[in-house]
Amino acid sequence: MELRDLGFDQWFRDRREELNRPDCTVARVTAVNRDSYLVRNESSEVLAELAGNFLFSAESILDYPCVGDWAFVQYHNSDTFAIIQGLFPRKSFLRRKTPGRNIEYQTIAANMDVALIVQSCDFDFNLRRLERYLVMINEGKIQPMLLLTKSDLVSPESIRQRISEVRQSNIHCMVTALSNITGSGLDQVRQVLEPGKTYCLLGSSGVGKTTLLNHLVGRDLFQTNTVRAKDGKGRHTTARRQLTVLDQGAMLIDTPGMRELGNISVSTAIDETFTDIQELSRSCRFTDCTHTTEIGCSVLMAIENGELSEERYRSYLKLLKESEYLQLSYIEKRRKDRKFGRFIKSAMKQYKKR
Ligand SMILES: Nc1nc2c(ncn2[C@@H]2O[C@H](COP(=O)(O)OP(=O)(O)OP(=O)(O)O)[C@@H](O)[C@H]2O)c(=O)[nH]1
Ligand SMILES: [Mg+2]
Ligand SMILES: [Zn+2]
Repeated sequence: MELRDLGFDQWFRDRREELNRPDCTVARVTAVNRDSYLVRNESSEVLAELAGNFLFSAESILDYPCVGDWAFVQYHNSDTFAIIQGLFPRKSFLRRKTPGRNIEYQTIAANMDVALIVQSCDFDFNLRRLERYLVMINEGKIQPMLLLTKSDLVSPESIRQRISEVRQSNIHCMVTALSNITGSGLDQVRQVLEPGKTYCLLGSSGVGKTTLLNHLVGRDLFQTNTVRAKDGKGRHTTARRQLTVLDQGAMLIDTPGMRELGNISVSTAIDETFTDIQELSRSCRFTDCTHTTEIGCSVLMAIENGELSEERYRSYLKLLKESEYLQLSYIEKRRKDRKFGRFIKSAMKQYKKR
C-alpha cells in the first residue's frame, strides 16, 4: 500500500512541498476519540496524540484533527505510537453546528470525495432533510449520492414513488435503493466505490449505515443495533467517526447518526442566544413581526427607550439573515447564488464601461 492508495493525491503532494516539514512523515487520521486519534500510513495504523504546540496554536474546534485529515506526524516507540504535529489544508470538509446554544461548528469529516446520504425507505425518508444534507454537502464541495435503505420493508411501487419525488424536487444526484437484508442493490453500491476515493456515510440513527459498511467489509466488523419498532428510530449505536479501508481499495467513513443538522437548528440557536429579544417579541403587535419596520414592535420600542442595545439588535439581525440563507432549500440557494453571480457580473461590466 502507498499513501496514494489512501487518497494522498497530487493536490496533497503539492501542499507537502509548500509546507516543507522534513522532520515529519505523513499519515491520515482514521478515527477520532475523546483525546486520542488513530493515524494510518503505508504500513500501519497506530494510536496518536496531539503535540503540545498544536494544542497551543489551535484557535477553534475546526483546527483540530477530524477523521479523513492528512497530518504531519512523528512516530515513536518503534513506530507504535505517533504525535500529530500539524495538519494539511483540507481539500473538502463537512461541518455542522454543534448542538447547544453557542453558534459553533464541528467538523464531521475531511477530504472525502463523495457523501453518501442514507435514508431508509420506510420511516426516515424525508425530502426536506435530504435538501438540508445537500446544502451542507454542497458547501463542502463534495459530490452527493443518495442511498435508500430497507427497500425490503416497502413495496417496489413505493420505492419508485420515493425516487420520483426526489426527481420532482429537482435533485439530480445518483439514487440507489438497497436492502441490507436481501442484498438487493448492494452490487450497485460496490460498483460505484472507486479505489483510492473516500466516501462518507451520513444520515439518521438506525437507517443502516453501519450494516451497509459491514456488508462492504464482508464481515460484522462494527456494532449495529435494532431500531424502535413503532417509529423506526435508531439507538445511536455508532459513537465515533471512523475511516475503514475496504479490500477493493475505496475508503468509507462511518459516522454516528445525526439528531439534527446544524443548519436546521440555527434559528432555534439564535432564539436561545437572544432570549431577551425573544422575550420582547412576545408583545409585538403582529405575531409574524420581523422587528424591522412594523408598527407596534416591542423590540424596536425597547431600542428606542434604551432597554435593548442597538449593537445587540444588529448582531441578532445579522445572524438571523445568515440562518435564513442556510435554511433556504438547496435549489433556492443555488438560484440565489446564480442570481448573485449574475449581479456581480453585470455590476463589473457597468464598472468597466465607466
Ligand atoms: N429491514 C431492514 N433492516 C435493516 C436494513 N439495514 C439495516 N437494518 C437494521 O436496522 C438496524 C440499525 O442498523 P445500523 O446499521 O445499526 O444503523 P446506523 O445507521 O449505523 O445507526 P447509528 O449507528 O445509530 O447511526 C439494525 O437492526 C439493522 O439490522 C435493511 O436494509 N432492511
Ligand atoms: Mg452505525
Ligand atoms: Zn417586533
